[in-house]
Amino acid sequence: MKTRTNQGSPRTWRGLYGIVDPEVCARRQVAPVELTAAILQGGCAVLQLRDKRADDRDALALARAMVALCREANVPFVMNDRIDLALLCEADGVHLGQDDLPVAEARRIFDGPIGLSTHDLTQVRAAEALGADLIGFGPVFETVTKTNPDPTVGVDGLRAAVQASPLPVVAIGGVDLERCALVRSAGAPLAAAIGALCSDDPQASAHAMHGAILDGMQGASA
Ligand code: TZP
Ligand code: MG
Repeated sequence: MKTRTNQGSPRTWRGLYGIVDPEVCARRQVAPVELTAAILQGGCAVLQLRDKRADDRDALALARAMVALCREANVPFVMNDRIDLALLCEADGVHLGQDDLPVAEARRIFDGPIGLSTHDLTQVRAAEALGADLIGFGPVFETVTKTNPDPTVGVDGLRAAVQASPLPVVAIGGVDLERCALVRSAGAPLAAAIGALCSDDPQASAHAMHGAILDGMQGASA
């Protein structure tokens, strides 16, 4: 079996955590592969595929196409939810929700970075002991992308999560260009976006958001 690329520790990842969601793409009439290419051209620290559709074959084909583009751009590729698809497409990382396979079980078969979604401080504090390498935290702001989202945590909640965990925190939920400065002020090294990248000009949106998160951040590299 081939291996993942070495994309370094998630502790060094800074800036935009771009997420491609085929359902959102369909609503905005953007092709997921084209969106991926545009985000990579604009700039990002990480790229994730979040594919909630039922067709696993489509999801695997899209994941493989995204992996190829991410390799060319030397950007880590993360598969959401699905450890089996992550292994098959040779993803660099996998991201799990609270109801997906436990991190410890995923670790038995996946040796790359494992992210875990968290929605309150109890989950944030538990994540390191569970074996996660980074955490998503949110929704920070209101989001229309996620079905049945948890309550919003706000910028103060995000700051509390950053202070409560030794792990890198990915701010997620309703993050757009205007809110990047708030995310940065809370100390999160990474901000995830789905809807804000499905704009008329995804390359420009990614470029602006990546720059806005990195702007003035300690240890930042574009
Ligand atoms: N988890 C918490 S909020 C969210 C997920 C997957 C959706 C984020 O999407 P958007 O469009 O950036 O608000
Ligand atoms: Mg999940």
